Amino acid sequence: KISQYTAKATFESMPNRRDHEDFIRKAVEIILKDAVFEGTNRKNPVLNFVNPEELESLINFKLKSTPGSHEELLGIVKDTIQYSVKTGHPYFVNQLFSSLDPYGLIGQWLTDSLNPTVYTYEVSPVFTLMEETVLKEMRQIVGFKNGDGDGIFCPGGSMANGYAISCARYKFMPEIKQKGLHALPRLVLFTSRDAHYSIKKLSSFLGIGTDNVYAINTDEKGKMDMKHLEEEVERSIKEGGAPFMVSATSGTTVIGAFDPLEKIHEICQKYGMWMHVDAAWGGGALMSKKHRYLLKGIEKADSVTWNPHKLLTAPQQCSTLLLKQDGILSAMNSANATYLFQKDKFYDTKYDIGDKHIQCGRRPDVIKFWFMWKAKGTSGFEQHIDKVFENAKFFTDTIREREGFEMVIPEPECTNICFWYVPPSLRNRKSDPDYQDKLHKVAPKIKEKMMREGTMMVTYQPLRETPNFFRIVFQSSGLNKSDMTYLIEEFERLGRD
Ligand code: ABU
Repeated sequence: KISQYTAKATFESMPNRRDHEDFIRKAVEIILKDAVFEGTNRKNPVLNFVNPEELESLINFKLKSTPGSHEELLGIVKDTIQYSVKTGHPYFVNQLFSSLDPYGLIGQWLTDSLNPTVYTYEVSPVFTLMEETVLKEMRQIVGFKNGDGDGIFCPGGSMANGYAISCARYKFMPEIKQKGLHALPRLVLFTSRDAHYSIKKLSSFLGIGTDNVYAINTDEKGKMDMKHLEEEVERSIKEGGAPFMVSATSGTTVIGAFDPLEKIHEICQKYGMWMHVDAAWGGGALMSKKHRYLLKGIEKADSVTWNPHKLLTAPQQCSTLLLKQDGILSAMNSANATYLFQKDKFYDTKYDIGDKHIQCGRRPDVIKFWFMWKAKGTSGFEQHIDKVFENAKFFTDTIREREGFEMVIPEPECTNICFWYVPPSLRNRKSDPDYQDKLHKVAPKIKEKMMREGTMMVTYQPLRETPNFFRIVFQSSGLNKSDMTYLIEEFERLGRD
């Protein structure tokens, strides 16, 4: 009786299979047209900005107890695209990710349509082997001997950095796993003052404490100052602390600086510290024979964060942590849940890789990247990297000569370029006492105009005492010289007094 009732209710209230198929086809058609093709067309805006109150009236965000019709749902698909930022648009140069790769997209859709989770081989056989293959290849490119070691896909670069801190701490004192923080002396970690904020955040999360993250000065290029690093390590020892890790950065978030890895390694060796390299942003340069010198010495690191969703334009999210030493992740994280990781399965259970992660359920972020790699080959990634560095150089060389543009870092190392746009009314007024205050207000004003018009998206920020400046980020090799010219002319148009 109960099952008859359920079947009737299901039949009456739910669309049948053909309706579902029709719905999916229509939705995919809208997504392809509005988001994938029109959304990345230079003729269309990057975004259609509306204030939150207005957006509340344009999309009905409220959930209700009765079912919505397919017509209504298809309308929501359209509206979602309409009011979302088109991060695949060539003029979305705002963040450390952008562009829409066709193979990455299909990989992403393949993932979503299979809805897997990569904890055991039995649930994710294909994705397990893909992960092992990609991570080994990445370790090889980093320069770890024979590509040996270990690695994991992480939900973002911040988490990858967190895993690295945790590995360094475990290596320093394995008792942490059982005894917790009571087992530890005051641990001290060193990173540049321009490092990503996740180092502090995850140090707090892991119980190390933000006071024990010593910020190391940077030079005029934004690189970690080696003399200051060693002085700070010595200071921590005199204070009774236990220096256990240096987190170097290859491609700092704002300036794009690459820390001197070989020298950092020497200091790590001298004091017995774990060497981590946060190459979330700059790691992609390893793919290029021409640009990989920027990360010289990375092969000496104990761990490396590298996000293919950044310079290599894999769809969000695709972040990895690569380790020189095998086994540390398992030793540190495994909990041996017997309902999932049975050791008496009929296949080789070393392929049940989930237990070395903190997560249980986990999306396979690998396939979109693996699929791109299959489609382009390593040489395709190399050409991509060479092109984006060439674009960045062209943009830099052009604005250097252009009235109104001023570089923050004269010789950027990566493809994020920091500059001020000085409107005509402020030019030649550097000696005015309020010049810095006025300049500080320019970038937010231009940003507002560009967002309201939707003609491009470029972020801005202050850096310590430095007034607000723009940071334009190039990682789409689909951009060409006329795009560079367009972006420059847009600053001139929007920055007019
Ligand atoms: N990992 C964070 C990057 C944020 C940004 O694009 O500025």
